[in-house]
Amino acid sequence: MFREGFVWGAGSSSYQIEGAATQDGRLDSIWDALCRRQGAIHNAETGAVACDHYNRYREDVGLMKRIGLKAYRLSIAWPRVMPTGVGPVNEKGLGFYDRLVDTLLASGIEPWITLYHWDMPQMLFERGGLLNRDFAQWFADYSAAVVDRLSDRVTRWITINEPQVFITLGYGDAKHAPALRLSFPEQLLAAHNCLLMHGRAAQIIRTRAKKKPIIGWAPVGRVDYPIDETPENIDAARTASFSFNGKHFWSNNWFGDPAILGHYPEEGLRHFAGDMPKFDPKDMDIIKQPLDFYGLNIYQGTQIKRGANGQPENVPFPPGHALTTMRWPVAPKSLYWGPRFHHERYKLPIVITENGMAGTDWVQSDGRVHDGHRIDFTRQYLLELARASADGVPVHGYFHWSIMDNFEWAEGYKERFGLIHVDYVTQKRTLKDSAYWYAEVIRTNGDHLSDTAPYLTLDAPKEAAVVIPTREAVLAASNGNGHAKHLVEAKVASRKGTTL
Ligand code: IFM
Repeated sequence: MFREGFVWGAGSSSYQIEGAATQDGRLDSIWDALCRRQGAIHNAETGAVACDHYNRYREDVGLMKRIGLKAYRLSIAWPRVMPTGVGPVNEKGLGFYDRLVDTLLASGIEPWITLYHWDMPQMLFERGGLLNRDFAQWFADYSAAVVDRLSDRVTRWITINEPQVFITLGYGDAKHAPALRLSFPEQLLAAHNCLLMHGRAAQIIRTRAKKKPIIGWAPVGRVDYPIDETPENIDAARTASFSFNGKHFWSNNWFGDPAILGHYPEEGLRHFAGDMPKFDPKDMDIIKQPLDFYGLNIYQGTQIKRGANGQPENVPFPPGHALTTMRWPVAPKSLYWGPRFHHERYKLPIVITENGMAGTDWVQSDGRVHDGHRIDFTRQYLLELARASADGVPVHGYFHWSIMDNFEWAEGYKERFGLIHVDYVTQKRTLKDSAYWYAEVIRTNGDHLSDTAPYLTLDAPKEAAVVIPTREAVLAASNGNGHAKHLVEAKVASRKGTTL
């Protein structure tokens, strides 16, 4: 179903799980500062302790090993490694990642390192943050320190996570750190500097890494997918995926085109005319760097058809359509069309760098977390990813979000995305049913998606086993025809080809 060597992983980010906010010389990030602001975060919660992963990483890696993860995507906390944002390096902070990488490798788990997952050092924010053109150079210096230290063992690198989100929510809507409401021209400047930071980091990794690096990034994959598979609706969805409908950054190609094609999209420039900051055209030589894969964080999608005027038109979901607790619509087809459209445009191998759901998960009276919704969600999405693979999209990996429940930014701890349940009072970890199921998916390289056998293996009690519907039933319910055939073809096709 998936190519040999397919990367089965799960992810997290530093501020969301590490805690230890003042331990070993770490200083504030913009998120520590925001968490202190009244009303900013659900229940006034903070990441100060989070999952205490900083002190419990050995136990956590042990659980990852039990699940059988091939890869673990983590991010580095800049304010731990360089507490003021610029040198000198805090040896204790960097030492943590040294030990974490060694522990992962000793457990047969490949670390995939993200350099920036939103926790900017507060002191750099006070120097202008992303509005300061020097920001990209500060980021390059920090990246160099990390690469110099870890690249004798780490080969998989991700520069930045979800620029669309941290620019929109952080610099426009004031919902995420640093909680600014900037003018649109200022937001465009921040977005431009964020592209520069991506480019500079990619250059640093490429030129300094001790082992040949595999480099990508992890933007949001905002997916518009066709309501059906007629050519006109497919075309409409493709057009919608790379077009502009207002002054905002929920766009795939505002970020993707400069990074991969070396220029801003014409349509966007027309849309944002008058607001664009002046920038040196040579910036594009920094921003456009060769990448080895295109990462996509995909959770949801929008249904599109060709409207009466020939333009893409949104088709609302029917009343009562399934929503996760984030109120995001369940849309498995986004994991088919997102990778396909992005690969068509940017011609790079695709890695799903995040996908998952938040649900109402608790430890039930039998001591287990029965998150059948997450199993079904992930299964439906992965079947669509398999279909993309069968149809020739080079999909090289999948990282479930998240390895464990964590601090969900402005939502605090109320949203649980993990494969592992975390009791934030006792810090007890409990593998959810989805973790046992995912272990089987990994062990069988995806073949378990077609199985109707009980999904709980490992050491889960037998009575907790649940029988899930057949692959055909899932596909029939989601889309109908054609998919099963693709799955069979995928089994054959996926045995061939290169891997990341
Ligand atoms: O938890 C976040 C993550 O930090 C970035 N991508 C989306 C996830 C769920 O909201």
